[in-house]
Amino acid sequence: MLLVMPVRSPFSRKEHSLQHVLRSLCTALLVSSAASAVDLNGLTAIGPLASYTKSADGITITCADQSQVRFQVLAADLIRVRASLGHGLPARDHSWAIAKTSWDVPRWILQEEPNDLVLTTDELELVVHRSPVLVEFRDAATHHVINSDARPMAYDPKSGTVAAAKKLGLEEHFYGLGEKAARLDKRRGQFTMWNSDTPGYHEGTDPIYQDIPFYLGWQDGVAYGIFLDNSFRTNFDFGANLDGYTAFSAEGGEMNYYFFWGPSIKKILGRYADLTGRMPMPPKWALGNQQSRWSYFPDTLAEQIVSRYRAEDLPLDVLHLDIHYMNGYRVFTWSPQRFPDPSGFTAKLRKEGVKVVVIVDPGVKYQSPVPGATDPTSNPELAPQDQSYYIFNQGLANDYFLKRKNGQLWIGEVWPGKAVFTDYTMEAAATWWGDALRAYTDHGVAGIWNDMNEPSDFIDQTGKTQMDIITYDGGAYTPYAENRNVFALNMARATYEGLMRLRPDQRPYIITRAAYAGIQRYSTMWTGDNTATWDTLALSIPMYETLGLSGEPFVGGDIGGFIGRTNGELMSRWYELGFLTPFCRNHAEITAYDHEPWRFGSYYEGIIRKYLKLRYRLLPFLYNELEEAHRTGVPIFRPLLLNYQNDYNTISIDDEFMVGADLLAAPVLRPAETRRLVYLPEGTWFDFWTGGQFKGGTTIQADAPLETIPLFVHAGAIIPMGPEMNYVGEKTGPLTFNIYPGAQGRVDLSLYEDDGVSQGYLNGTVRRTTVSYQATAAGAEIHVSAPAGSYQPGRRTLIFSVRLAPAAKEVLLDGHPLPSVRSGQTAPGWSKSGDSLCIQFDDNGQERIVQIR
Ligand code: NBV
Repeated sequence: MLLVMPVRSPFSRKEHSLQHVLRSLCTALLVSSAASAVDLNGLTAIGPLASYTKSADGITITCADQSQVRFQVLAADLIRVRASLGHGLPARDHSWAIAKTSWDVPRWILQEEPNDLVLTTDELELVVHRSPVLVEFRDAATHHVINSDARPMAYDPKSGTVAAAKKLGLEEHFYGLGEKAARLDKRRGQFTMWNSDTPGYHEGTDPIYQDIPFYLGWQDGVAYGIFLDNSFRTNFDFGANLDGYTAFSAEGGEMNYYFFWGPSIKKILGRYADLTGRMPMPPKWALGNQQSRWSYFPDTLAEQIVSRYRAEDLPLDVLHLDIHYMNGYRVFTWSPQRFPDPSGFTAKLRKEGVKVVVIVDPGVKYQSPVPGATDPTSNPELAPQDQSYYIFNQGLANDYFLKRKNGQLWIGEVWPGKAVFTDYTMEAAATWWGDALRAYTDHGVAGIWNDMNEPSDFIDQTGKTQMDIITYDGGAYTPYAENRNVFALNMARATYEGLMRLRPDQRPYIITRAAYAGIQRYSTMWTGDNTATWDTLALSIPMYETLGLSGEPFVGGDIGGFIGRTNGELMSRWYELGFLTPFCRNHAEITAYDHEPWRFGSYYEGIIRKYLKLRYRLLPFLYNELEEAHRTGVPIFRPLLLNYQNDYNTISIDDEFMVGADLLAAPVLRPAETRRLVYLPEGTWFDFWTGGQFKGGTTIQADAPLETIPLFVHAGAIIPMGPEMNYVGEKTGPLTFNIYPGAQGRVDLSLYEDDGVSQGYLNGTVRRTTVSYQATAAGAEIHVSAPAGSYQPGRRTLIFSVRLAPAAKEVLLDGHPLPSVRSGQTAPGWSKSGDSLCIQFDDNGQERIVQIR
């Protein structure tokens, strides 16, 4: 089948020149962007302690220099340090990141010693030294020091900079800080937080789009966390300057940090999720395959892409519409020429199982109405906008756009030319924006993609000329310096809450480029404008691992690379990694050569098909992991360190990753390689493809021809799998439990299921089934629990595939013999194939007991 595609230049001259301007701007930005060092020289130290007061949840010290520090006990393993340097603590205490402000204060005691105040909870011991004022955290059980100040907190009364410095351990390693174009272990690195549009970033570009000022410190298997909740530009130094300390500073605001005590990283991530919120369950189809390019249009071409997917037998769940679907880049409108019937278009795709996601940028075209022109009252988004643009008119009339100190509108420049930006901290403005999403939901659009929300401005990407913009911020009227980093967070909040009002029973699906801590409550993310290079492919592993360790579980990047020309080999390897990332989307920029899966010929397409089909087969497993991330804050895409925290060998492994607790992936990250080294932590590992076994705690050479990513399953795991599908929800079964017995002889899995789209999961419309495998003297037993919860998954067959199964003469189901059938047969029964045993029967929604003997 031949497709007519816009091969190279479907865009006007104007668009290309805009593109050119943007490129030069971006290059300028990249050259100038660099992490700033934390400079402690010349800062005034706080102290000494002059007095203190005790309250129900902690103590507040006042220093001789008027600085005040409040130590607030939130949980036995979580203490907040809130310091106002050089003056007393202000009454206003607000953060856009925090989800939980009221805590049940755990028991704690205070010992007042001549040199120290010692505050002890069941888990933590906080020591505040009186002079100089130094803060130390110790393990309450062992009194071992976890983290301590290298010098007193300090500040610059003129610039408003505040800083803290901690002693650096000889074997202390650092993880986190959100989206960083850096390796996993951040020891000896320095980083800055300032949301920045950085297309074509590479290892070392800093900062980039998102900023999450939360990090983990690890030493000798023991971990703690620090979340510096300050949205000004902040800097982190993890021993980069060899001064023997790690430091963090903010260019304004309070020294406001939360100290989390592990020692387990998973426990810290759970607490961080308590504090900043949990990811709500996204729709299950968000785990489906997604296709995008800048931009698919007109509607007929977008439809052809979907048909081609089906014709090529490639699964697809989501098609993205980039900026050309709009009427002259005006957000909340549709181009009457390119998408004359958006409802009809989304309905057509829906029939194929494909959902439409549209890009929504924050920039609103600055366009005063032509005198006398009025906005249409019904379907304004489909009406011509040239005389009068309803969104600009409404926002201006209601005073929703950001202004400078002098009262003038901030007019930046983005796709539509001159543009204004909404103040999402104003509740009425946020509600208005959220309600405006009706322009999409009324036409069957399934999800929203927030781009350019650093916010990006072609006139000034650095934000330097925007410093006089004032944000409403709940009536506090705070400066741009404090609000740039939370702009995207508030835009995502407005979007999430809008979708919840418009479709109360459906789960919102939002993707964002920029963010601050807490973003997981509203949005999933992707890693922006990456490049079609092997280096970027390799960099994406530590980036996703780091995002997961920073509280963002739903992550992924543009498969194939957004900028530059990819090729079949790179594309194949990229899918071998991308098929295991929560967000799995192929995307390319406006001038890029097409790189949909079939564009490199049938050999490479075959490889891509293999992995996309495997992803769909793995959906029960991936969805189970997604629910765990939602419930616990522990990410899906994990560094080995997260699962093997006591194994020193894992501290910097970032060319491998794990999905959940038991699946380990080691993609090939260089051209022409067909073998690679793989570190396998302790235990026994099964080769996913061959069933071969390896003893862990060592590094092996794995075969990795282009068709194969080395994949391993830890013995003692059950990996649930479903059928191949064209789109999520197309089929209900069979449901296969792949059982990999371990040395203990017992393996358990708790499987989570729900309808995948509604909010019903919040009030019990779920299904949890426990599957246990136990080796017995006679052979083995499989126990399937009666499912808990009211969700009914529909008719299906259950299959249990046991690796290294005991020699079986008979198999009983609930005490009755099951027939022995030929391998591959679909009827209820059991069969052997190699050293695997396969047992299948219908799911009757009740407890089942299988005996193998
Ligand atoms: O909307 C166009 C692009 C989009 O395709 C890409 O994914 C975003 O990251 N967008 C950036 C703006 C273009 C910047 C060069």
